[in-house]
Amino acid sequence: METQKKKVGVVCIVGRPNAGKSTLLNMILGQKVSITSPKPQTTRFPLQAVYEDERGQIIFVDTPGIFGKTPDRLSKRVNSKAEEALSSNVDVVVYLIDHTRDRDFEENKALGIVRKTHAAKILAINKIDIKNPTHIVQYKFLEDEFDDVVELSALEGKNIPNLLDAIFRHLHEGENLVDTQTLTQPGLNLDSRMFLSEIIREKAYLFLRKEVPYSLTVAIDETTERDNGTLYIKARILTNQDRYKRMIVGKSGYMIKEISMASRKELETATNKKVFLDLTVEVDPHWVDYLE
Ligand SMILES: Nc1nc2c(ncn2[C@@H]2O[C@H](COP(=O)(O)OP(=O)(O)OP(=O)(O)O)[C@@H](O)[C@H]2O)c(=O)[nH]1
Ligand SMILES: [Mg+2]
Repeated sequence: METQKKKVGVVCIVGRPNAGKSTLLNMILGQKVSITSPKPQTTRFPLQAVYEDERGQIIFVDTPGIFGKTPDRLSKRVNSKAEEALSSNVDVVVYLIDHTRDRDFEENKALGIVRKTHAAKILAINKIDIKNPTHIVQYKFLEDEFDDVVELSALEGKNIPNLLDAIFRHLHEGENLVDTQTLTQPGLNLDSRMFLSEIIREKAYLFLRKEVPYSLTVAIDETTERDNGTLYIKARILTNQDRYKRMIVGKSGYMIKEISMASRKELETATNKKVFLDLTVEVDPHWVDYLE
């Protein structure tokens, strides 16, 4: 009997900040690889991860949200990363929109970038679990210029199979792009240290208000497995200014304790080990320069 050829390809998920791109990737993979938060611009670099089923193999690229205005160095850098990811070898673009938000300047900017690609284009309307508010009529005109349209809820996992069906329809037969037998995690460009720092950054995003998350990064200095099986992690939150440091530490250290506790809990689940997290805060105005 002739064996069925598998379909393979690279699929880039793009959209404005907060559309739910990282939530979607995690839901497709059935595990967390990309951090998410209610604050825009959570994802800072294009993250590649492998999905496989009986139909074939897909390398998904979760990109940073496309920002309308890029007043600071961080958002400029992050925006250009999304565009770069889209201009490289991509077979399908999933343009994710949040119908609960108005189609404004920022959305048009994202759409402009999507329009430039020569890949197959799928319009994915996210957050359909929310009925109100909706601006879905503002997006209807897009249906004609896209190869497929799927309404879904990344958070609730609704209609994800429809999206995967649509993606596979546009992929071509070929040899596997990566050998998943040798992979220890689905993330392709995320080593274990980076994954630990991302989890801590996610907790900082959840607890800190306003602009503070955009003024910080997380550095992992040491990870050691101790004789008793405990994983010792030494990490630092780096931030631009002393006033941010004070906010991250909080009154009598309550904020850093919250971030630390929530991080430790998730790190323990992710590593399946007991974790001792030594987390401190430091002022370093040059941290943006250290980003890849
Ligand atoms: N109700 C609802 N909320 C969602 C859905 N998908 C994502 N969210 C929420 O939207 C917020 C943003 O989700 P993310 O996945 O971080 O969004 P993103 O597009 O990756 O954002 P950036 O990385 O900043 O570009 C989070 O609070 C998610 O829980 C959905 O289908 N329904
Ligand atoms: Mg994201």
